[in-house]
Amino acid sequence: MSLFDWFGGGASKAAEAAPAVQSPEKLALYKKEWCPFCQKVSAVVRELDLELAEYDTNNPEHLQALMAGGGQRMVPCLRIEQENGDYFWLYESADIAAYLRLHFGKAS
Ligand SMILES: N[C@@H](CCC(=O)N[C@@H](CS)C(=O)NCC(=O)O)C(=O)O
Repeated sequence: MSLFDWFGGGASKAAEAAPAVQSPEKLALYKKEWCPFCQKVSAVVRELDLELAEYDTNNPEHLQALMAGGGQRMVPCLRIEQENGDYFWLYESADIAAYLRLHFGKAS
């Protein structure tokens, strides 16, 4: 992921490999209020006017769910519900931003 991708909105391999969803209702963003990487993703969510479930991992219940599902405590992480009901966990703010632009950007 390069600076170009951040500012130019380019896709990323991780974003392209992550499963597509029909609706933002299938997505949930794990984040922390003070985390600058999370704020970057939240800015893209606002820009694209998406309504996502958001879970703050300062809540131990949400942290536990993130670690059990995604395997890392790092935020931000986008939980993607696949058609079969399984969850795919996408880490890295730049990849999450690229995923959202790829599937919900105005040009998509
Ligand atoms: N490269 C990652 C960095 C994310 C990151 O460093 N997040 C911090 C919070 S700002 C984190 O989750 N650290 C581990 C922790 O708080 O337990 C990204 O861009 O998403």
